[in-house]
Amino acid sequence: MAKGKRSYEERTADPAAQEMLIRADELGVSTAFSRAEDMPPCNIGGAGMCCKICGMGPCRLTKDGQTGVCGATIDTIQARNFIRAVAAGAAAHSDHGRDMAFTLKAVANGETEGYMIRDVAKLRRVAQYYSIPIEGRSPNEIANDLADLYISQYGQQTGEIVPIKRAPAKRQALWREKKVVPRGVDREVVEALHRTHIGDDQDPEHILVHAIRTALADGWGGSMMATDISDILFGTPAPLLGQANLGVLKEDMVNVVVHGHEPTLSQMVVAASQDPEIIEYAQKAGAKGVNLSGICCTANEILMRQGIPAAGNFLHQELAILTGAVEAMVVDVQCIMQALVELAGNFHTKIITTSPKVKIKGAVHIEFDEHHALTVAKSILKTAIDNYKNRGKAYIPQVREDLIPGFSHEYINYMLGGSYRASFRPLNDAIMTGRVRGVAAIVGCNNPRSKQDYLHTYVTQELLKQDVLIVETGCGAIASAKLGLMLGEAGLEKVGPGLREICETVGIPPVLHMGSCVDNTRILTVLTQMVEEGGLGDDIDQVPAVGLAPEWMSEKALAIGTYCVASGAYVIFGGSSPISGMPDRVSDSDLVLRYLSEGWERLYGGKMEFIADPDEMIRKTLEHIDKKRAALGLPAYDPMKFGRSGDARMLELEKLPAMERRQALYGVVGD
Ligand code: NFS
Repeated sequence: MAKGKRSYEERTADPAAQEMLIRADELGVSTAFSRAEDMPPCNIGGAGMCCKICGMGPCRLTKDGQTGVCGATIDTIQARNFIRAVAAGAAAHSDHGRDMAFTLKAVANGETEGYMIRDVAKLRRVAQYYSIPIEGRSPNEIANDLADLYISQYGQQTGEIVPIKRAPAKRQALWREKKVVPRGVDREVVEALHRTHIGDDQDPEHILVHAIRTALADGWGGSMMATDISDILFGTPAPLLGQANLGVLKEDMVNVVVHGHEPTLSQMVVAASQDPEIIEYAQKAGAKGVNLSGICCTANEILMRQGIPAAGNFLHQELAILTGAVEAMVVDVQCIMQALVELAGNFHTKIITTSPKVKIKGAVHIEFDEHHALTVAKSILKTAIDNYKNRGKAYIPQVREDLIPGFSHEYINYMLGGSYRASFRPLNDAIMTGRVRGVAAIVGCNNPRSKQDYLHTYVTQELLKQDVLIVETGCGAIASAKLGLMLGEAGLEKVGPGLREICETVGIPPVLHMGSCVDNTRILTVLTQMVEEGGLGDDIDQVPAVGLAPEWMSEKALAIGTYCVASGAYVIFGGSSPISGMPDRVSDSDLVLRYLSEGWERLYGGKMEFIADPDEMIRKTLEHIDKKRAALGLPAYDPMKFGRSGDARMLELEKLPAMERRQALYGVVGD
């Protein structure tokens, strides 16, 4: 039994994590798991009923009809809190995209060290979206124009941000009609802050209209631009073999864990770790070399492109340090716990901050600069190697799983039809016939208030049985990877018969890893291409698809959920609801809750709901998928109808005597 209030098995579904939590208790150190138990959430703030926007408060509205000192109602307060979270999430993703755009500009102008344009085809394709001339021009010339265009989207004051035009035509028209097309990325984030300053926008629905606009500036703006540029600079992902969980750390190597979000640094650390100078330096220090691994979305970026193993998801950051085997944890931005530094003080691990935007007291700061990227990356690795001699006894849980990541939307398009007829037709057909009931995107964080990975993997596995194809990103993807759900045919016997046929025919795992959280825009692109392919309606809200974030915790997750709703998706969040309001949901405390669900559904065809019970999440997902199927006039899903062809059928036939097999196959008897 853990020293905390929950057993190890109640804290996490991951055996490697359980092992490390036992170790934490043996050492008497805290982790987010134990701190979550020591620090119960504030039930007033947690429900969105606390306003601390000005110095007259904080005002806690716990009774029906109560207002803040300024007279703000609970609806206004909830809407303000919600949009502020969306704005912070959009800012984080989009600022990442901005940095990527500046890196692209510097690469195009030959001002960087170690970078190059790796995917010229994608560069040309993206340039064409915006009518940037490509014929007879060098990649650098095109990249320079694209970088200028993308950089300008942040400070643009009027008009429309350009990636909007990549959405289905009908959706664009809807956004224009509702006046929610973002004018400029920064403008929408700033306006969200302005509107929520004391004494500004006090109509909750009006505030939430701007939440949509702010979130769209993320999904069809900053995040989309970030994904484009990452692919152009580092290559568009395609399937490869990877591994996940703490067992990827190595006893006889210098372990460097990269953690955070921006691929600019991590990609260069990957390059530097393979440099002969660094390998020799590590060997001189008595190690076999440098073993890189990742945590959080940085892990996803380098896993998707280079197959660098993922040491784990959000809640694994402290657990990696608890192994005592990590020489350096190199962090950039987002999802980095301040607790790392104090925890690392019990071991030899160095926490190295690298972003000019993020410092943590007590960490070593080696600032990253794309103009000297390789030099900085080598210096970071040498710091880690110098630390190898200080390693004490290491406890590395021998738990790891293989996976096949790398399912960019370009690759999904290709795999469904091959080079000459790449298309989403086979997927649309599979949905239309009912082999695939629908699609679910299961994404988002870990949250120590729920059992780590459990909600993700339970919902994933149950939906697979129901012939729902799953795409995943972020820490949710790493949860499935750790459980072995992303490996080719492994586990297909637990998948519904129709979906199994598709997976066997196309040769894909039933759960597709599509990348980091900014790469949720790949899912928007997939949905758009499915619409454009035909047969599933003429807008995203008609596709039988649902988005789920069962273990969400970050503001970025709320921004993602909101832009998915604005794009027409039904989005279900697990865990707690930041807009739950009064416990008994009296009439005046559920306006925001209803607006995000029924209101947004009326306006955008998508809706946002917070559902704690995983079985209810599954039920509502299937109900929504079936409702969309019916609206399209597709046959009702029938699990008995398929599973009679493909490899499954062949395996069955192999059990028959030869004569019967021939008869079943060819309908003939005898020679
Ligand atoms: Ni997404 Fe990726 Fe993970 Fe949550 Fe954090 S790493 S950006 S926010 S915790 S999924």
